[in-house]
Amino acid sequence: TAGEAVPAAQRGSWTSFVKSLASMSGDLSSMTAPSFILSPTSLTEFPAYWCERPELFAAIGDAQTPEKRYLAVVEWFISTLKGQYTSRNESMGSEKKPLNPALGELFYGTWPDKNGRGKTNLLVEQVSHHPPITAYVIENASKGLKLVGHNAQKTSFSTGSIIVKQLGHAVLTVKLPSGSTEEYLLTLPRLRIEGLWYGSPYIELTDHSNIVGGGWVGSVEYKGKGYFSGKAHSFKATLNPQPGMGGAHKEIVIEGQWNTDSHFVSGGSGPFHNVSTPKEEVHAIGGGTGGEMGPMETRELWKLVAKGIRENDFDSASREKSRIENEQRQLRKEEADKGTTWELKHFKHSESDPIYEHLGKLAKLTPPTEDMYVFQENWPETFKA
Ligand code: CLR
Repeated sequence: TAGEAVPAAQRGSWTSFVKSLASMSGDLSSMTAPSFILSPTSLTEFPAYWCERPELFAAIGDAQTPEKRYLAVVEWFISTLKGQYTSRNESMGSEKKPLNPALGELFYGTWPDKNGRGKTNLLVEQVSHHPPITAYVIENASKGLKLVGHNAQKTSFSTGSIIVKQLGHAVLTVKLPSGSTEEYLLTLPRLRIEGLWYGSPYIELTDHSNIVGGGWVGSVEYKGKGYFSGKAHSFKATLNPQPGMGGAHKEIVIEGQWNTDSHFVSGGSGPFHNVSTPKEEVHAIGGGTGGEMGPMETRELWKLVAKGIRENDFDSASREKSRIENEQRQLRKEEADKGTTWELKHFKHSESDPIYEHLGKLAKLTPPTEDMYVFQENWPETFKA
């Protein structure tokens, strides 16, 4: 039976929802879930989690040696995980079902310059609706940093948990003061969504992800309770100089909890990352007003749905959600009739990614290539101010 976290009136529908997950395949996003588990936020806002500690991102550009730069990349990456995977539990009591973005949905944001870290800009576009795919770019031009990536999910169900395989990857480009550039490939962890029967879902990370570039090849292994430290949200990062580029360097191993802190186990000593300091949410540009993005700006598009969810007025939330979905269906139908397709605003799809191929080889990644969404470098005026 469903737990205390489920409102009494929704226990039955929650139980049948969880049971129906077992037969679901591939794409969870379009499943109808009981209202208490709905989040008022669209998945297009999630790429902001990559930069809620803008000073750690900026530090990559300030690092003076390749080893320091690589460790700055690893520290920034590990420090994003708390926001990416535990913040909804903190802000809303449990993991929730985000709004499923419409094709062409947009989210623009910025983190202002502070203490010399430079200004960081975020641009997100929903580049596919079915399956849902979100593309993003985060740039701190003053530090020569640009992160471009895309995200999709493949879900399955196993022993009471939802397993989410993340598809997609990100590439961080670092322009050095010398004029040369370095690239880092980041792949993403697998998720287990647990606590479903109790109605209080939360994420544990499993499997591993890779951080490859700047002469280094690293793998981050994720474990939950009962594995290497017995603690939830544990990880172990094993970082090696790329064969032939090692010189005097040797393997670095770091262990700890990604949602709190970690330390060097070998190849260094003392503390590594620590995410106890406050994070800094992105400043949404035109959020809720559309601004220059017009009706496709995420908070404008979902305004009434989000209001309904926040105010427990689920009739109006679901009416508004149906209205948006019908409008979208109508648009797709008109395109099909005219023989046109929706044109992306900021990205171009490509079947392969040369940087993924090159760096992925060093970590023996499979598949040997992945598709990518190439940012068209068309930052809107609003970012130039
Ligand atoms: C999206 C990309 C971000 C990290 C991230 C965090 C939470 C994930 C989300 C991604 C994808 C969608 C997701 C969500 C948690 C729950 C939700 C898997 C990977 C699914 C679709 C909803 C499950 C419904 C139950 C909570 C009932 O960088």
